[in-house]
Amino acid sequence: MRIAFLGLGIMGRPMAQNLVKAGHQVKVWNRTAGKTVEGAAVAATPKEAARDAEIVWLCVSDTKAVEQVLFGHDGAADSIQPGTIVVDSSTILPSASLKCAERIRSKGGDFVDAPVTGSKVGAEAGQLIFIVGARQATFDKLQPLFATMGKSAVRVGENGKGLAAKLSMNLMIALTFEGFAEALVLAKKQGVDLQPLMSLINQSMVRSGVVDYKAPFVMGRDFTANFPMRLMHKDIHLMLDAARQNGVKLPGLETVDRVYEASVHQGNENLDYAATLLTLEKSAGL
Ligand code: NA7
Repeated sequence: MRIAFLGLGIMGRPMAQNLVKAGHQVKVWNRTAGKTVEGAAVAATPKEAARDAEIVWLCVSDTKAVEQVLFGHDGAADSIQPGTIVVDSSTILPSASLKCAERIRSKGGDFVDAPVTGSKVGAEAGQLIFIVGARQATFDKLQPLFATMGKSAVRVGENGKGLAAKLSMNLMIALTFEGFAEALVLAKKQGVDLQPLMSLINQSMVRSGVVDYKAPFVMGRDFTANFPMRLMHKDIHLMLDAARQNGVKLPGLETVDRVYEASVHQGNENLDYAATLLTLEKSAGL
């Protein structure tokens, strides 16, 4: 297929690379020049990348970035033809995504929210999970592309529902990791050796996918970003915004937000979100 891929960050670049490897004709664009994908053509603007594309796939930081790439000067929307499908894998506010969908549909195209879970490792290995809000027929058309970049794609419902589900899942990730981090700090402060503690965690009901994934990095004190803290913090704000819009209270998340605020303030925003542990350790005098 002819695919425009917009946004070559930690997630977008390996996703685009996997599309090229599968034999698709990919044209990439990134705001900062110099980020490229082997085997892909490079466009000077989103509009140029999207010209003649059947699919326009985006993976950029936040709502503002999505709006700029689609509807800003030389935005991809200028090249939308009847039948073009725009797929957004950025994590943004569901209500903002719905507005993008309306604008793309008014040009005869279709729009899909397809945020991902799986981090950098999943993107590189083509093992992402796509969490999708889309019309059923459009979702079906995209199956081969989801299969190229991921291990599964779940259609949650119509537009916006993929993002709504993704935010709820990231809420669990943020709270689960914070529970793990607080447990480690409390144990360490009491002089508990972390190796046997990890062995106990792995054998008991407190074991979790989040802990399985993060523990090796945490135990190795490797806080380089797989999922940067600045992006998880952005997601926490999206969750709190969505909660306000829907009359939901999230007291646990509000508390975790304060830990992130402190950690970002300490200069950890470009480290992995696991580095919130460093902030907890610091306040415990460890
Ligand atoms: P990264 O590695 O921070 O990459 C972000 C990408 O978004 C990168 O290509 C940026 O371009 C691009 N970006 C950021 N702001 C803009 C604006 N205003 N206009 C155009 N392009 C922009 O993030 P990830 O790849 O880890 O994550 C991407 C999304 O998936 C995000 O929503 C996560 O929560 C999930 P740059 O290279 O900085 O010029």
